[in-house]
Amino acid sequence: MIWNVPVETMSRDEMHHLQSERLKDTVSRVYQRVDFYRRKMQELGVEPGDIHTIDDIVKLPFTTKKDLRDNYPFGLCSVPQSEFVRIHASSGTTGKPTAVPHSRKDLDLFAECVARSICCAGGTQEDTVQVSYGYGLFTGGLGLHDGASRLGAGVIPASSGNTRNQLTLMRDFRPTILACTPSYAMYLAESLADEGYGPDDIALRIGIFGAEPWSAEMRSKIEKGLGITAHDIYGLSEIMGPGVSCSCQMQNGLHIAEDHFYPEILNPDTLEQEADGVVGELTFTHLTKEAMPLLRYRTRDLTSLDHSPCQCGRTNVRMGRIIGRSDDMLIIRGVNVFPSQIESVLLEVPEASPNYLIVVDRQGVLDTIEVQVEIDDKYFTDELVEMENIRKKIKQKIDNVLRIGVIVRLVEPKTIERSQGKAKRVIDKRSI
Ligand code: DLL
Repeated sequence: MIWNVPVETMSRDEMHHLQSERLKDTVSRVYQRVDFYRRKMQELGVEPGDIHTIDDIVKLPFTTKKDLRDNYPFGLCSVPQSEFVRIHASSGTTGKPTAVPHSRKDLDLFAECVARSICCAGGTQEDTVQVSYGYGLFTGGLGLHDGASRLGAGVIPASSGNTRNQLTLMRDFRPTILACTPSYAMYLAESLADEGYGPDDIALRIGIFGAEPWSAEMRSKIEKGLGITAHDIYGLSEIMGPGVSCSCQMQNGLHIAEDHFYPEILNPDTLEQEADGVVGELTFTHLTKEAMPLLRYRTRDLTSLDHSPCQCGRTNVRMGRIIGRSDDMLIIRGVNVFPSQIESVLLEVPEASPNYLIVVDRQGVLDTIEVQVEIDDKYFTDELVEMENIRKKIKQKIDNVLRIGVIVRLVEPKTIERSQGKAKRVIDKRSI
């Protein structure tokens, strides 16, 4: 089922026209109401009258996380605080959070986009959704909650944490959809098995997982453990929250709600637009947002776009799975390393569990990278020779992919801390 047929199956020409009209409107609004954007546009010598179609977006200034911090909390808003109906915030890793206010219309649109996403993942009003994303300033819990309600589905507002209770809810209330981070879904699957249950003891059929990067291999593991089809949902607080895009039944990219968020892929060095299929930094421009519309917001997430038609019938552009963030990239002895590359290797090795931790350090002038890998219960033994063979095998595979030497350390099953929200996979001691 397609939630909003007119918009999700619109021709490319109609979409171009809609986006152009909406961009003109947004640009005039921020030019009139937000000092920051007026100043930035004046510096570039651009006026709202210079924007005729969506293609003129390249004339507009960028917005970064630093701009949001510098204007904290409400300096980039284009409506007075009396019109905010909810304020979310993203915690970030350093310093101040970034505040993201929503007007009544913004929240309405948020629910619409998440309803579209749940539908895109195969959900209907017959489903019951267990929302195990955190509720609060984080957009995952309330976002999925409002979207599922808009769809007309039932909601179990479980929030994250209290894993045993989550499993009891799953067995007793029989939700058909689970929404949480992929790492938490993995943990729930593992805990279900530990309690002596399996997919047949629960009624789940679909997973709607996002908020952190995950690999195709991880998807298969979760699907097997919970007996579901797992979908990828993407979003970020600054733009809205979950529901910016979601994968459909073709499992070949995530359809973007591009009538509200205009995506561009930029070359991270030149900041010029890249063609379809080329990986670069994903950048979004709000087309309809009221409280805090952003122009060309640089997400730092790396992926590519695909405008070709999708067999599901939706015409909205698709983005690929996020392969990493430009600021997550580790530079180890001059080589670019993404944690996702290591995860993909580990998931191909049956003896390794999908739980791992990457520790980066520096000895003298040399960077070191250690990958701590939890051994799968089935393969864990006291036989040192056997363990050493597994260790060597993993090391060789990672070395081959990364082309640098890594230290691999095997750890006992269930010793790496599990996350209930976004997993922390890297400790970079060089920056501590
Ligand atoms: O994580 C919103 C969200 C909630 C999305 C629930 C999906 C589900 P933030 O906390 O602001 O918002 O974090 C946004 O998380 O820039 C990406 O780096 C990462 N991210 C989000 N979804 C995905 C995904 C929410 N499906 C940041 N795959 C983004 C990979 C993701 N990374």
